[in-house]
Amino acid sequence: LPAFDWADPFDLDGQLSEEERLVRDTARDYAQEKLAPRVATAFRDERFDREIMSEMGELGLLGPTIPEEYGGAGLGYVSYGLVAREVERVDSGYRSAMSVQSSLVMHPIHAYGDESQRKKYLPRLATGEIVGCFGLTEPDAGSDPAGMRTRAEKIDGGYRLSGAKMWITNAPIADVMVVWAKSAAHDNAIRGFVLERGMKGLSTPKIENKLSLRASITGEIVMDGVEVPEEALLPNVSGLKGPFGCLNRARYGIAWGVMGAAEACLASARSYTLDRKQFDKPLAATQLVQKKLADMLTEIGLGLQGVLRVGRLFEEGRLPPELISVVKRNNCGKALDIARLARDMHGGNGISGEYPVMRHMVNLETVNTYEGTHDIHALIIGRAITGHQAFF
Ligand code: TGC
Ligand code: FAD
Repeated sequence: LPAFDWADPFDLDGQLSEEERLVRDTARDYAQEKLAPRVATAFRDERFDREIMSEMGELGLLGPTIPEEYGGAGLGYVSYGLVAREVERVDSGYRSAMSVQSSLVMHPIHAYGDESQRKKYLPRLATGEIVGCFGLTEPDAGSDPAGMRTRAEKIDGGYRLSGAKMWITNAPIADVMVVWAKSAAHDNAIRGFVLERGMKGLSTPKIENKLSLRASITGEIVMDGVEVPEEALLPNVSGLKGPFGCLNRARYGIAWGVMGAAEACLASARSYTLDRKQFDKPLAATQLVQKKLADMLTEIGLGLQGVLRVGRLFEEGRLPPELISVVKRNNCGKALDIARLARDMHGGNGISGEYPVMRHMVNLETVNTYEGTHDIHALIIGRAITGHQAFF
């Protein structure tokens, strides 16, 4: 009989192309050799090392689906997902930095920008020479971004932006900010603007004291009458479908990424319970522990098969956004459950920074909330099932 592989029960490996396996291995080697050694102190000290962006850029991990002529790697969406999984196997915060740069900054500039915007920003974003962030959420508009207050008014030769964005990954270190605002000159439609650090009236204060995603830097984008030239407007999209088109990609990557964090929790729980003896036998030899490990393996295996299928549909141009909600919601929720179980199975040691489980657990609280909360995705799926929207 074929052997059962607890680390790859569905033979995901066998469903990948040679190129995808190579990308996966490159990302895994980098994450394990360069990210894993610094994550414990980065999390403890609430520190994001800026050079991570340049290191990732050098390996082609930023904007992997962007065409090569703009500095990207021209890869498919499964490759993108595999990179997210390897990076998040180490920490959700590092995957966040990467998702934002790739899906929320490079994608909108590529998809909605003109040629000069693409040439100006994309190659430097791809190498990590410059860092970007994405401002949609506001203090009073989170799940309901249509309620945003940020305004763009027309001035001679450009626009003046006023408002504030909240909870923005990478904002304090960002050189460019993709910001969404209601534009008076466009019938109050939501439009995207590319802002640059140094513009008058623009500041990005850091949000301190996060108890989750501490190895990622988060801030505000405060726009106090920031004047931008006409060329800052992303010309090729109008309305909420602009930011949602970016979120589709980032949510898809998250659905892969959280499975990496869950796999790390399963691996840690397995080795801990094999080593740890109580009542004269390994914890792993008890029924309750084995049931927990079986549940974890099952959800991870199914979750990975789900995102692989979604990735293939994405590559074929046949992916409805509601299916992204299905995998974002389910994989985040399951990864969070798995991290909590793993934390419990480590006993007192589970709360120590010596083990990754508590860090993954608190990180996944954020991941389950951002890019559309677990319940918001239920409502997106519910609307697709019934034809009735139940948001309000
Ligand atoms: P709704 O009426 O549904 O749609 C408005 C317009 O948008 C279009 N659309 C989409 N287009 C592309 N992809 C999608 N997934 C789309 N969903 C909707 C839609 O066709 C329509 O177009 P048009 O041309 O008719 O105008 O809009 P709504 O206001 O009713 O939406 C409700 C809801 C709840 C689904 C939506 O607001 C939502 O998804 N809320 C969640 C907000 C969210 O996800 N925020 C994320 C902020 S960014 C972030 O968290 C980054 S963390 C990054 C990291 O660190 O990794
Ligand atoms: P709310 O919308 O106030 O939701 C609070 C609760 O109410 C949730 O449980 C929610 O599910 C529930 N709820 C809301 N509406 C309904 C409803 N109609 N029916 C039932 N329940 C409902 N945003 C960006 O734009 N860019 C970023 O880079 C970014 N990075 C982030 C990084 C971190 C660390 C965090 C924590 C957040 C980040 N966000 C970012 C913001 C994130 O997307 C929002 O926090 C998220 O969309 C939820 O919005 P909110 O916090 O305002 O919660």
